[in-house]
Amino acid sequence: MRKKILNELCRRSGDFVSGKEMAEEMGISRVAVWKHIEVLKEEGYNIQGVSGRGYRIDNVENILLLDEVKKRLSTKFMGNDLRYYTEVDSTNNKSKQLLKKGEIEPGAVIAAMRQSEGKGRRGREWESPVGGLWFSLLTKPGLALQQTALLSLVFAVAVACALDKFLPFPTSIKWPNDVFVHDKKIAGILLELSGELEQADYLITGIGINVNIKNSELGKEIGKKASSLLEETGDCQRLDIILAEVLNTMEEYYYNFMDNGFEKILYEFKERCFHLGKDVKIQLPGKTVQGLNTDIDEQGNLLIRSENKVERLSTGDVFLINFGEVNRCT
Ligand code: BT5
Repeated sequence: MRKKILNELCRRSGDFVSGKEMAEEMGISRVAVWKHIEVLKEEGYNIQGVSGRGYRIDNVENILLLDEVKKRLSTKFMGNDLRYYTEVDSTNNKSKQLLKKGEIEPGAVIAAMRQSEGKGRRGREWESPVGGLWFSLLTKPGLALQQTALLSLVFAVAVACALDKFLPFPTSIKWPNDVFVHDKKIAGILLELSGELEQADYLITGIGINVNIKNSELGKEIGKKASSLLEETGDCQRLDIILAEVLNTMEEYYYNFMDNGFEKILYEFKERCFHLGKDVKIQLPGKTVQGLNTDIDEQGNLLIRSENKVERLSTGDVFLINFGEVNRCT
């Protein structure tokens, strides 16, 4: 019933809907409507109640309407179970908990309006205010670990490709899986393996996309290096439309990778990778490698040539070096 009330308010977003009208339509009392609205407000929905006029919901574009997502999905399994929370610590953590309880299966998507402890790689923080698309996808690829790790690059290409449909400029990629517009980060991906030993092959892919977020809403330092669809286009975008597009594209790339391998996707990755052929500095735990980024190999490793040797790196953070200066693109 609460979902019905929320849907009705969203459908008529910006207009007041009278409590009496909703009560009659749904066959419940006005007090029951009021109680549901109070719970929705507590959950974090921005609902105004004005006596004599009714209830109105604002910023509807920042609400993920699951029915709207489902309508647009053309996937076989991704998004077959969609769950949406107003607030979680991290959608990756929430997915792990649900998986442990046996409540979700491959294809499940866990999304949240905001995250209180959104995570980046290596314990870094991911700012997740209202207005972004924060979600995790559960898969069970059944591949060797090295092949599974390639999915990080595969999904980066898929997300970049999907976001291009909403932007006036093409996105680029920073290895291994950050999506950039110009030199600003617009989306990040975090892959985590989950489960007990016997089911360690579950993969949780957490994706964060800055959609209706102003740079000023992110921390000062992060805001300088980040962008969003709103910043790039000047318009608010519907989260449900974007999620459907991203999932449709992710599934297409997933099957392509499973059926045909990495070669063609690697080619696309390289086409988008903005530091390929440039001087870079790679920060690894406990060491730094500097040199020319000559290539990315079929295992997804970054090839860095410095003096006479070539190093193959499977992890690290890339920084561009411009005229001797390190350009901090994280
Ligand atoms: C990432 O890590 O880029 C992976 C981000 C994954 C976030 C999603 S949201 C849904 C799911 N649930 C989670 O808890 N996480 C995933 P990394 O490459 O380590 O980049 C982290 C760095 O990006 C931070 O240290 C900041 O400098 C910067 N950053 C933080 N929040 C940002 C934001 N909203 N937009 C752009 N950059 C941000």
